[in-house]
Amino acid sequence: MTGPMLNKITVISLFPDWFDAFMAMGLTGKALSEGRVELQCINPRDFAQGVHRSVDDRPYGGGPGMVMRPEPLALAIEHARSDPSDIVSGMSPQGARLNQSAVESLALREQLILVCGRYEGIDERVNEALIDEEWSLGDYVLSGGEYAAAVLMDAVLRLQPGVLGHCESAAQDSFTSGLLDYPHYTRPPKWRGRSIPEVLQSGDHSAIEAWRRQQALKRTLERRPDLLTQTDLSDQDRALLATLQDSDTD
Ligand code: 9D3
Repeated sequence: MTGPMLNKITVISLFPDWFDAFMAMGLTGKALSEGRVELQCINPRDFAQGVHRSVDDRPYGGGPGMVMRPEPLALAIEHARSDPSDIVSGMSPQGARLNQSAVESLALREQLILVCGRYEGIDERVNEALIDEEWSLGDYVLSGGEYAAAVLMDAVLRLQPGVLGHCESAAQDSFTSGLLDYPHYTRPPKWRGRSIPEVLQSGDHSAIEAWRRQQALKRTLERRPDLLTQTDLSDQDRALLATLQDSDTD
């Protein structure tokens, strides 16, 4: 990936202050605060009518909690969508599971518009009329879409040119390769009775590379076998996996 990609992220949230801390933190926050990627927060409450500027209401059909009212949210989304070709993304437990390949394609867009739900969720008619896609982080309950939007933003921003220290680290990411990472070690060489694997001090770069690949395959087989079915493996990888599968040795 080369050249500027993301220009702007627009977050629609009832808690725009929530993102202030995010902007102040880390390399991704730096990209935002330095304006390399613009972050705009839009609060649906600013589009709500009446003295109370109410943004939620009781659910039709009864049941617990409140639902985000459609009109303030719709006006906020329409305000954010400067171009009809802009894609509006909702953060929602009903969404498609976010993964690295989705993150990579989101990182190529010029603009992201992220709609954060609160309460029990948003009025379904807003989903139908104005939301183009929905993203979930996984099968656990968050208290609002802001947490998910922050995760998506971090994952996308660190892929922007100049945001990561080393260009290489993004390409070497675990998940980009489709495997879990190999183990890492630093000094001292012996710590609390534990030594580092000898090969790492051999200076033999091809042996180190082979060991790291083997460790990555071993961990993936043990901890996330689901990833192996979606990963391109070399004949050498398959041979290595076969030996790991029939023996439980290191
Ligand atoms: C306890 C409330 N749940 C009733 C069964 C439904 C529910 C409503 C709203 C659950 C979570 C939320 C708020 N979550 C999000 O907005 C959200 C989310 C998540 O909760 N998990 C994983 N990914 C995401 S993306 C947005």
